[in-house]
Amino acid sequence: MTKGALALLIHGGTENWSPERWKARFDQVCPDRAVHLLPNARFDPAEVHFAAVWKPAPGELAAFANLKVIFNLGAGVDALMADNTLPEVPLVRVAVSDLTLRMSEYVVLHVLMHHRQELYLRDSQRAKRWAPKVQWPAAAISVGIMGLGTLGTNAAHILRRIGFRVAGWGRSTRRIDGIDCFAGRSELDAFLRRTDILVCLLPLTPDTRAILNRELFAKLNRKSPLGAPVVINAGRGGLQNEADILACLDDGTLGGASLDVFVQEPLPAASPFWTHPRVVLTPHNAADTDADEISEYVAQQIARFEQGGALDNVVDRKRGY
Ligand code: NDP
Ligand code: OXD
Repeated sequence: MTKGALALLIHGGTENWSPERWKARFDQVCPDRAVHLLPNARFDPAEVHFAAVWKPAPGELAAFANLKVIFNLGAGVDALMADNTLPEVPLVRVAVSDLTLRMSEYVVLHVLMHHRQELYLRDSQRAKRWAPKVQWPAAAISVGIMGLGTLGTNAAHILRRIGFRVAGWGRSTRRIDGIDCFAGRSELDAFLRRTDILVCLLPLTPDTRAILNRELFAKLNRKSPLGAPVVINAGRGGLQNEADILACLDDGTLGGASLDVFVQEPLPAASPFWTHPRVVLTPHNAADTDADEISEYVAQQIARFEQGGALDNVVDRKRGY
């Protein structure tokens, strides 16, 4: 019997989202299945049972009448949730250790960068200035992670091992050894009050849009050795009010920011973030989805699903993540 075809719709536009690379990988891991790379492949849309996608255009997936599962090739599904023609089939997201470890690398790198005063030290090097400032230990710093899910929890454990005091905030109540857990809007202020370095790993949903704003930054701890609180956002650009971040950096409400994601990506050349002295900017590559790892993950799930098995990491469409 012919197996249902897999359609690939990949619109990232950067090297790690090269559609041809993904197509070559899926051809390897699905050798007995037709893999069609859109938009150029010619095929009957009715043969498509599975779609693997990154930022498909709204309406693109509605063309497949016999679709059974959509695999989002990243962890965040906000782009798909914005498509009101999205077929009512299970939507699977990426939650695998490869991606989780990559994100923990990013979080640890950026927490340490601010904690160890790297912006000041690089500036000193350029100025040939031998003038170290007092350095405090990790235990003097409280890191607060917004989003205690797959990515946030792993980063929290590693930061704890390094010696930071770590807290996390999510929607539902959790207990995690060594991490102070807060939940819901009623506990948000208490979480912020004790936070020196705020790390955001929330999904973008109607509840979280623009949550990183002046009102929130003003509630962070102002009495840490850092002098002023720092924000690190690797969740989504839509979580942040960018005008507020810039104004808060300029008036001292924030002491620094590491930003991997932006409201508009690619970030326009005219954005003040590119040249701001207290911003460390990366081009949405905190945690790349690896084509080798994730094509395997999708192929294994398809094989199991066709044998009647359950899918892993299915998105709850009501919650939006
Ligand atoms: P998860 O779904 O595992 O975790 C999401 C966390 O956010 C959960 O703890 C959840 O709470 C919490 N949350 C959701 N909504 C709210 C809310 N309204 N209030 C409080 N907490 C809330 O996601 P992942 O950890 O896998 O990924 C998180 C995000 O990281 C992705 O959605 C994506 O946007 C981003 N990402 C960015 C990448 C990059 O390269 N920059 C790469 C990969 C992901 P609860 O535990 O109660 O459900
Ligand atoms: C993701 C991402 O969601 O790359 O995985 O941002």
